[in-house]
Amino acid sequence: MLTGAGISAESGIPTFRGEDGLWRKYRAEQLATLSAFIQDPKLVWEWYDWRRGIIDTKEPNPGHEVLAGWEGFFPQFALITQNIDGLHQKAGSNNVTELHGNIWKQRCIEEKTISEYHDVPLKEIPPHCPECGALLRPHVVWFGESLDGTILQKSFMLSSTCDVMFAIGTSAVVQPAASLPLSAAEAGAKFIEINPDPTPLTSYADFSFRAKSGELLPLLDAELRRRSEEKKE
Ligand code: BV8
Repeated sequence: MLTGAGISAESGIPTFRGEDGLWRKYRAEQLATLSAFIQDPKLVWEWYDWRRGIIDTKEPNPGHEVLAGWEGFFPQFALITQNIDGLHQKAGSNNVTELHGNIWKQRCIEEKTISEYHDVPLKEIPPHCPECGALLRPHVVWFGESLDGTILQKSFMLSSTCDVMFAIGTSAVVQPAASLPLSAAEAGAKFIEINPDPTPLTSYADFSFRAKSGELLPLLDAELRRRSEEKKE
C-alpha cells in the first residue's frame, strides 16, 4: 500500500500539485530543500508552521480509517506513505512506513537527535535545540536529499514481495516513491490505483479507479468483508 497527499485531501489538507495545492503558492525548490533552509530557516519554518497549523485542526477521513482496519483484516498488510501529516497514525494505523518523514518531528542539525512536539504555533521560529542550542530542522526528506536507506530498502522489499499493491492519492511524480508500485507489478503483484485523475502509473495498473479514496475505500472494505463472511459460511 502506497499513499500520497490525495488520501488526506478529504480531511481538508491541501495536496501539493492540485488546484488548491501547497506548491501553487510556493515553488518546491524555494522551500522543501536544504539550500532554502540554510539560506532562510525562518521562511522555511514559517511554511512548516503554517502547514502544522492546518494539519492540527484536521481529522482522518474514512479512507484513513479503512486502511487502519485492514491492518487487522489481512494476514499481512504494509502501509507505506509519502505523507508527513501523521493522519494514518491518528486513524489508528500502528505500522506506518513514512518515506518522507513526519511534520511533527524535528531534528537537531548538529546532534542529529530527533524530537517530536506539537506546539501550534511554534513558540520560536526557527526553533533551536534545547540541548545544544543549534538550529532544529523539520524531520522530513527534502528534494535532493536521500531517503533513509533502511526505510527505502524495506519499502522496496515489501513492494516486490506483496500479492496486491495499492497506490492511493499520489500523482506518482516524486521518486523514488513512485517506483514502488512498479516494482510490485514487475514482481507479479496485482496493482490497483485509486485517484480521481490518471497518473504516470495508470497504464501499469490492473485496475485504476477514478474515484476519491474516502468514498471508494469504504465500499471496497464492505465488499471484502461481505465476501470474507460468505466464505466462512
Ligand atoms: C532522492 C517534503 C536521491 C516534505 C517531499 C529519480 C530517482 C531519484 C530521485 C529523483 C529521480 N528523479 C527526480 C528525482 C529528484 C526528486 C524528485 O522526485 N523530483 C520530482 C519532483 C521530479 N526526488 C528527490 O529529491 C528525493 N530524493 O531520491 O534522493 C537523490 C538525490 C539527489 C538527486 C537525485 C536523487 C526526495 C523526494 C522527497 C521530496 N519531499 N516532501 C514536505 O514538505 O512535504 S515530496 C512531496 O511530494 C510530499 O512528500 C508528497 O508526499 C510527495 C508526492 O506528492 P503526492 O503525495 O503524490 O501529492 P500530489 O499533490 O503530487 O498528488 C496528489 C494526488 O492525489 C493527485 O494525483 C490527485 O489527483 C490525487 N487526489 C486528490 N484528491 C484525492 C486524490 N486521490 C484520492 N482521493 C482523493 N480525494
